[in-house]
Amino acid sequence: SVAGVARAIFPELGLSAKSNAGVFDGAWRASGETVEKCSPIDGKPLARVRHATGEDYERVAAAAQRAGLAWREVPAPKRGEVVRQLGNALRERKAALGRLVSLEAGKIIAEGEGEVQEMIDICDFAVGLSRQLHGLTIASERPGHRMMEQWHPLGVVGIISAFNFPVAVWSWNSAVAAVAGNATLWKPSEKTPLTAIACVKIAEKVCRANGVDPAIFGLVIGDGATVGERLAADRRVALVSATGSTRMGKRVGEVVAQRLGRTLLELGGNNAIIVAPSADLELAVRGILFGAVGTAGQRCTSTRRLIVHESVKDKLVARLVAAYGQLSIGNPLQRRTLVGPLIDEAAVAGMMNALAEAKRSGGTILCGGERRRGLYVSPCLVEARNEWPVVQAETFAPILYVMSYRTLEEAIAWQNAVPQGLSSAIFTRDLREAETFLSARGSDCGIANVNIGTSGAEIGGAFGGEKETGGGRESGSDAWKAYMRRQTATVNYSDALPLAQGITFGA
Ligand code: UN1
Repeated sequence: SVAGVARAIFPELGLSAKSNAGVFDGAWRASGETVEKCSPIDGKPLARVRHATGEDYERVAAAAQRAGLAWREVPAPKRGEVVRQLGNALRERKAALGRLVSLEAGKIIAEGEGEVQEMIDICDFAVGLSRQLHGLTIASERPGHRMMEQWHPLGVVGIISAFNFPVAVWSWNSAVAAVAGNATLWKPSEKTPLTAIACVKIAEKVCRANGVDPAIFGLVIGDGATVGERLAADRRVALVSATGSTRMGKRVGEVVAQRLGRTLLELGGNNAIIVAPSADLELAVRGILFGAVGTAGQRCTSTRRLIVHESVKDKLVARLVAAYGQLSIGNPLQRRTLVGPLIDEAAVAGMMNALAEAKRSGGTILCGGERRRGLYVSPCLVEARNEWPVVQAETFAPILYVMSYRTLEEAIAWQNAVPQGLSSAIFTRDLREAETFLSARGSDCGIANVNIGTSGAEIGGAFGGEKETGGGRESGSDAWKAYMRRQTATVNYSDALPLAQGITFGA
């Protein structure tokens, strides 16, 4: 049961079954209102969380800034050592933290644990990075001169995260920001406060064991008006990394731009899978199922559109309808469950409204789309057209819009003809098609896959997308550069002062 699991894991994660402070500035204290967090699994209370006030925010930001000044002087490989220990602490608590993700966000256990694994992986990645924050040496045009590029910490990095990846997105940002020498200030979703508190408690322990001021991992739980707006407007916060809706991202972008601060935006997706005539349909069905139904359709990388060649459409749809009919929907704590609840009542209403609109537009429900008891719904396949407004929007629910194409050109054009540009995939055994999809005239997304689905990216690549997805890249590759400032330094080791561009000035 939900209560039983909560009782079993709360002590290990440093959580109280009663009330928890949702603010960390090196100490746990919050003076805002107390909010009860209920589990989407059964609607019953998990624990209470005390939110931040504006004054609490100020305290956390000041503490993070102060802690960051000391942290930036710690050699990067030593910072890496602290993150290595954070990764190990997460390894030890993988089962417990994974379950907490299930309790709070409604994810099935395998996905809750998978998310903690993403945290562990990014810690490992960041440890390696801590010895590779390389700059360049550049040939100078002047004799006796050396040019180089070096990377310095930014100071304080703000992190705004969403309910659907309540712990992994924090770690993508905080582990990389930490080895880069920054303090972080985290505003998690108010829908997942307990996982946030648990993460920061784990980080606090590791910091204390290493004599590091734990205020480098600041936490402020509160609403957009109290915390989000302050964080976006705060000049002390050099970079705001925000994951969530396009609406939220536009607001953050606007406020941060007013002060010419930096943003890293990871917003909505409207991800499609193209299934070509030569596709391995068995693989395609599995990829589509995980993408469209996994996490109950609540990933930014969830598959929302299926663009299938007319020659294989009937066969593929029949197999999908059969697979959808077999899905076990229910308590995500049970190992055999594949589809847990949606996060809240608004999410269920959002799904029902989208389906009603799809029907009004002329859409045909091929299967699913029923509301069950509580926050449970059955994943839905809908025959639709790409240009319908409902198909153009991201509905955070397990709805897959199906459309059939004739030419690859048409399929790619549809795939790209949405405002978002996060993830995309093609299932084909035809090399020409695969390479065309990956070429400059192919997918316009930040992520483009061949013979795997749209979701479930590894942390080693840069994660993010184009257009209304916001353009940011986090996680692997060279995404660390967004968390540092670049400095070009020229050193003159001669006894003359030649000017660049051969300019003579005075004598
Ligand atoms: C998100 O939904 O915000 O690629 C992140 C994936 C995961 C991350 C999703 N690794 O599906």
